[in-house]
Amino acid sequence: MNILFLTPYITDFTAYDLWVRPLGLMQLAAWVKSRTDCDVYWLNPLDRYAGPAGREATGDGRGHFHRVVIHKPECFRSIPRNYARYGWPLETFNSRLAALPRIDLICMTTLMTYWVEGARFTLDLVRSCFPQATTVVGGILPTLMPIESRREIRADHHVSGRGEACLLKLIEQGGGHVRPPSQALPADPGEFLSTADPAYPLLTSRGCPMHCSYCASRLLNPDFSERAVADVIDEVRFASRSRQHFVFFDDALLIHKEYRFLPLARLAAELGLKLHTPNGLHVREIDRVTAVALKAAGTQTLRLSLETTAGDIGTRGSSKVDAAAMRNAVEALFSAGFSPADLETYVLWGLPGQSIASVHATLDFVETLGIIPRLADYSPVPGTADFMRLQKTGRLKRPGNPLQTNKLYHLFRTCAYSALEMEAVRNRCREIAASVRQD
Ligand code: B12
Ligand code: SF4
Repeated sequence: MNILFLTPYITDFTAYDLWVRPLGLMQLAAWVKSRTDCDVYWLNPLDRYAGPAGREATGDGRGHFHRVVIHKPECFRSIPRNYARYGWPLETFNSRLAALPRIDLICMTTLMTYWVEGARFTLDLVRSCFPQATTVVGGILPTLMPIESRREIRADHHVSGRGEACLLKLIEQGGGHVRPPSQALPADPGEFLSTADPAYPLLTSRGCPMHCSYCASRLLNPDFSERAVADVIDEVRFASRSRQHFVFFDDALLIHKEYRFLPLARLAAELGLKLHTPNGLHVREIDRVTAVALKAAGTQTLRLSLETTAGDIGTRGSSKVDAAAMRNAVEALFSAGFSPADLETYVLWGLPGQSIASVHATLDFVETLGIIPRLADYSPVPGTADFMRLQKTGRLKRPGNPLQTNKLYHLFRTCAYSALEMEAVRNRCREIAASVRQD
């Protein structure tokens, strides 16, 4: 049985490869190889290292995607930005597609609910080549928007949540042989990364013990679960033979740090690795010991989760961070040897009920810390308390439309900031960042 694991193109107003790697699909493909006799094929038009040479890259796994401006869907008409498809040029995709043998099962992931157009486009292309194949869609879209996933994407199966059990069933039904767990072969998700890709995505835990009103963590992983650190250490040792940059995909990397992160940081220091935490770190967990460990481990991208100083808005229902915790963390990081330009913090804006004055107050606070602010555009994530609040007040339509969960759609259409106010916030953020970099 021939199975194709497929990553769809991105369709959006902007997209940057900030270590976008389809980790869930990589894990599934590795698992199918280890547990079945199926032949596994892989097609990922977002892999910049497997496609034609593109625009400038950073050397650590980040970079610009190839981009083609495309027709804007109707509901984005009034948004004054180009809309584009990101990923390999179509000729590259089509020639890789044509080189595949006959495929029996197509397994496509989805990485953002609002990249639905790209998912439909990609699956239609592949299906036209293999019309007899069974098609399965999994990942974020069918998990957070199961009804809309069925409505928007023509596939035989839409799978919510983890995909392993469902794939096993489909493989058995299709005549594939499944090995018992005791006869499983070693699984290596890293084999689906290009050999030239310097970055390895790493997951040490699933979910998060907190419950912020804007975040889908609990919906995706109802329980917080942690991997045995010995297993993670084995994975890192193995992957470090071919890669130096390790990028954490955890929601809650520093929770129970004594058992998970700190041993990993010691290993990273020993192996001379470079670590990246593009997902914001929990600020309360950064004490002096953790700050020293982060520095010794070669952490190159360090982003903190401040989000907002308006405690009643940003962290409704959780006590993720406050000003004092933020100050302590930044002080500890400076003492450990990080410079101001090394430290970035997310400032979330566009949250339901968040005034523009409150965004400025948060930026003022970041300025006093002397580190770099990074605006994170709030997008309403389906199923979260804030998303439901927006639906109740009529700001978001029912039934849901995945495109309306786009961050720019929200900023321009659902949230009440004016164009001038938004420009002022962006300028202020740029000014603070520039003055930190200059000092
Ligand atoms: C790591 C991460 C990032 C990374 C990298 C993203 C990437 N995929 O490469 C970075 C930091 C870049 C990032 C950025 C953003 N992210 Co993000 N990110 C995540 C995070 C924490 C983990 C995703 C992940 O890879 N998990 C690991 C894998 C192993 O797990 P998994 O996907 O669950 O895989 C299983 C199942 O999904 C299933 N499955 C998957 N594929 C398939 C396929 C088939 C066929 C089947 C059957 C099953 C199946 O089986 C898998 C194995 O069990 C999620 C939250 C979360 N906990 O999932 C948010 C999340 C996906 N991000 C989110 C958001 C909002 C963003 C940002 C827009 C934030 C912002 N405002 O800037 C940006 C924009 C990204 C962009 N490029 O434009 C939202 C999604 C919102 C949405 N509407 O879809 C999430 C859910 C977080 C949240 N707080 O709610 N993100
Ligand atoms: S702390 Fe972060 S990952 Fe956890 S629920 Fe809040 S936003 Fe989500």
